[in-house]
Amino acid sequence: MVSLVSTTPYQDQAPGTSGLRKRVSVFQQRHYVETFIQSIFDVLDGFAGETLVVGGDGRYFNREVIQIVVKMAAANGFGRVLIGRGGLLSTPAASQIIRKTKAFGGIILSASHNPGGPEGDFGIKYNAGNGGPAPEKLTDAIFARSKIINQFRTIAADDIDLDHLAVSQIGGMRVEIIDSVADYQKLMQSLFDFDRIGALFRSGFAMKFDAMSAVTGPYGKVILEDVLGAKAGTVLNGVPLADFGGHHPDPNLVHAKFIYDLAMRADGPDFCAASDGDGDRNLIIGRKQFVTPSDSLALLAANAHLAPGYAKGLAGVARSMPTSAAVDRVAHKLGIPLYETPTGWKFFGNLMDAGLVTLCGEESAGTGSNHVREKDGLWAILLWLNILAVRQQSVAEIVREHWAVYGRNFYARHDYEEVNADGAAALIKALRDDLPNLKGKKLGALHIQDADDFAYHDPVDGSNSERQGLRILFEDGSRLVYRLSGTGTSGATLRVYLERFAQDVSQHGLETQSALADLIQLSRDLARIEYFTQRQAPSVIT
Ligand code: G16
Repeated sequence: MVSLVSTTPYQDQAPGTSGLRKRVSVFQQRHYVETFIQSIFDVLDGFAGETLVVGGDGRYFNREVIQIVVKMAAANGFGRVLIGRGGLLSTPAASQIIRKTKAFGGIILSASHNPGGPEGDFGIKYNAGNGGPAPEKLTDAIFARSKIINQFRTIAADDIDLDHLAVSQIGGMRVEIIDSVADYQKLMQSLFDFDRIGALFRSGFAMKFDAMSAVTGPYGKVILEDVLGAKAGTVLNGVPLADFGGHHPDPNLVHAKFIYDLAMRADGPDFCAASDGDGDRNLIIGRKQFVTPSDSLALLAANAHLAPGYAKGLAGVARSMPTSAAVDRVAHKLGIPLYETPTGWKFFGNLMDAGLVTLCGEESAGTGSNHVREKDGLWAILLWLNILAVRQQSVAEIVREHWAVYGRNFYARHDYEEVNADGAAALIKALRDDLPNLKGKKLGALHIQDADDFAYHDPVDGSNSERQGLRILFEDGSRLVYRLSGTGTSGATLRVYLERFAQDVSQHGLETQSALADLIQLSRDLARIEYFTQRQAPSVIT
């Protein structure tokens, strides 16, 4: 029996960089989930009888929300819902299933790399039929609807058993619990040379993959250990936990320090990697060689043709604006177009759908290709393994050779996390107001050539996105970028991106922070960071 339940709108369901992200306690408010889900359904058109994919990264509250979504989907007229076993779907696997089954769309439950558990974060996002995050015009419409919504539809039914592969029925809707690991493995096998990667492992190549007690554990175990034959124990923290074992499932140098330290040992594994809460990010570290996400994107673009799925070459590549320009040099050499988009994976979707780009990536540890419409952590790790298997060189050798050919983009991101939101907004405003005065200014050895607020014109759908980050561009190709994070759940996070290009091989061995020392100091002075945020130093440096 479908029932219409009266509700009052919440006013805070604004989309961030990647859907709605809040503390678990916010989502636990009465009808908070229901009003948001109904707002999504209300702005979608034409889904009667269609398929909806539902799953999440297994964090606390995942199972409860899945039960709510399934009953609401039945009451709103979907014909079929596909759910990952245990309620688990990595974000890229969800994207793949939406595409493969020609589903109308999907609801992904995740707060990505943010901490989980009752005191942690939760998130809901809608992915469209192309498998990618909803475009801005859709998320804006959902937000507008959430402000006035006054009722939602649901159906009285027993909870679904999420843990067994089975088919059941709620109202007139079919519910299927599916094994997404098997599908994902097949897709990876179609892109990469599993025989060669298997031979690499058999030759004694040692790897550790930290799944961070998050969703990629089951995928990693099956693909790396069972299928490719990596030693048992290659996958660390491979059991998804509702609170990620109390850690931040964020594969950066702070939260994945264990794997970093392991890789830095002279007797460490040949290759270390990690992924995040929902499996879309990746961290790559060779023995004694950290690879920045921006460099990883450039290296993958330069070597992708070594994997069967990309043997025909790349149509084009894309990066988010704050990502370093290392991949630009590769695109130039390959003679393929390079697109620079605002931060957020949704901007790559149009370019991939139109066949303009094959590979894309971001400084925030996301890399992916047109095999799905999300960034994909394990995909990036497998492409690296394919390249290592073919080139028969260490990560360090491959990175050094790359720099020798293309030059090195020294790059760092400084995060000032959970600062006062008003102070952060005032900092951005002051700097934005100051941009016209900065052009042409000489600051010590650094000469500012240009300063602007990044705006993007989407070449496919013609939409414009303004105010996407403040850029200070120097004559020698160095760059400072400032923007506020769209994924935090408390206060504001100021991100400062620093980049300096060095063609000269004799400089390539420099340590990043010392290569960027003058830019680091300038980044603080120029934006008066201490004055506006009361912080003398960033909380996270990556
Ligand atoms: C999300 C988006 C990414 C984006 C990141 C930026 O990542 O999907 O495309 O780079 O946010 O985060 P921020 O706005 O905090 O800089 P995820 O992995 O959190 O979904």
